[in-house]
Amino acid sequence: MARSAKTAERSGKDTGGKGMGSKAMTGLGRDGLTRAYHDMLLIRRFEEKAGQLYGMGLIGGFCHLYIGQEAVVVGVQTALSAGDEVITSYRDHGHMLATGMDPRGVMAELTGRRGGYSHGKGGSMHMFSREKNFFGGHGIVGAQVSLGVGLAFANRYRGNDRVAVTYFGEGASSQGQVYESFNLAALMKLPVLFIIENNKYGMGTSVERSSASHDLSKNGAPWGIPGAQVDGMDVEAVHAAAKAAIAHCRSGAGPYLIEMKTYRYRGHSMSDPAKYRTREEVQKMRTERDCIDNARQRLLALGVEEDVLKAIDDEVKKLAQDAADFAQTSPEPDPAELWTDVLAEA
Ligand SMILES: Cc1ncc(C[n+]2csc(CCOP(=O)(O)OP(=O)(O)O)c2C)c(N)n1
Ligand SMILES: [Mg+2]
Repeated sequence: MARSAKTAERSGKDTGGKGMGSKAMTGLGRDGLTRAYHDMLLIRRFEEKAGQLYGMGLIGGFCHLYIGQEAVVVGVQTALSAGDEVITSYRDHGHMLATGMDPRGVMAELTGRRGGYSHGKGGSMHMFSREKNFFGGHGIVGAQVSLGVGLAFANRYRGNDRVAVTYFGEGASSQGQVYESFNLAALMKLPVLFIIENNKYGMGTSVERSSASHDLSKNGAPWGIPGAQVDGMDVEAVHAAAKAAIAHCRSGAGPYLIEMKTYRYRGHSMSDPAKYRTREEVQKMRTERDCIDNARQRLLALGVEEDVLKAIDDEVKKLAQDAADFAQTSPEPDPAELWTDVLAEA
C-alpha cells in the first residue's frame, strides 16, 4: 500500500508542470481522464458562475470558491465506490458536484431558494445529500474531521465495508481535535481517509507561518497513520494515490492520510484583501500548473480530438448557466418554513 501511494506521489511530481501532455499517464485511462476533465471543468464553470451571482448581490452570507483545487476532489471521487461517504469544510461546492449532486440544487441553495438542497435555509456552507452520501458542508474549521471519524465508526459498528473520506485544509490540520481524531481512528483502526487540501493558505496565513510541520503527510505518524504527499494539481496522481489509500482503509488496516499540494486562485472568501501573496504567484500557478489545462494537454496527447473537448466545454457551460437560471427563478422559502427541518426528531 505505502509503496503504491509513493509511486503516485512520484509520478505526480515527475509529470507536474506544463509539459505534462508529453508524458501522458494512463492512470485513469482515456475515458476516465475525459470524464475527469468534464467534472473538473463543471466545477470551475459552476464556481465562476457562483462568483458572478455573488457580485450581483444574489448570494448572501459566505461563499468560498474552489477554483484551482478541482483535481483533488475529482481525483479522489473517481477512486471511491458506491456507498462511500464524503464530508468536508465550507469550501464545499466542488465536493458536492463531484459526488453527483445536482448543480441546480446546489446553486439554488447559494441563492437561498426553495429548490436548494437545504430548501434555501442552509446556504453555501450547509448542504447535505443522504442520497449521494455527502455529509456537508461545515463552517467550523476542523469539526468535520471528528465527524468524519464518527462516520467511519458507524460503518465499523454496522459491519459494512464503507470508507469515509474527510477533507480539510492545511490550516485546519493544526487544530487540536484533528489530533484527537487521528488517535481514535488509529486506535480503533477505523476506515477513514484523511485528505489535507494544502492550498498554502488559511484565510490569509501561509502554511509556513502556521505550521511547524512542513510535511503534513507525516502528521499522523505518531499514531502510526501512513501518509503520502501528492501533487494535487494532477488528477491522475490524485486518483492513483486515493485508490491505494482507499484500498488500505477498506482492508481493515485503519486510517490513511494524504496531503494534496494544491492552490486556490481566488480569495479565501468573496472579500479578501489579497495582501498575503503576490499576483505573480497566483499567475504562475494558473499558467504553469492548472489542473484543467494539464488534463487537456494530456488528452490531446492521447489523441482526443479538439472537437470532443469543445463539446465538453459547451456542455458544462450550459449546465452552469442552467443552474444559475434555476437559482434565480426558484421561489424563496415560505416564511411558514422557518422552523421546519431545523431539528431532527430522533
Ligand atoms: C474553529 C474555527 N476557527 C476559526 C474560524 C475562521 N476561519 C474560517 S476559514 C479559516 C481558515 C482555514 O484554512 P484552511 O483550513 O487552510 O482551509 P481553506 O480555507 O484554505 O480551504 C478560519 C481561520 C472558523 N470558521 N472556525
Ligand atoms: Mg488552506
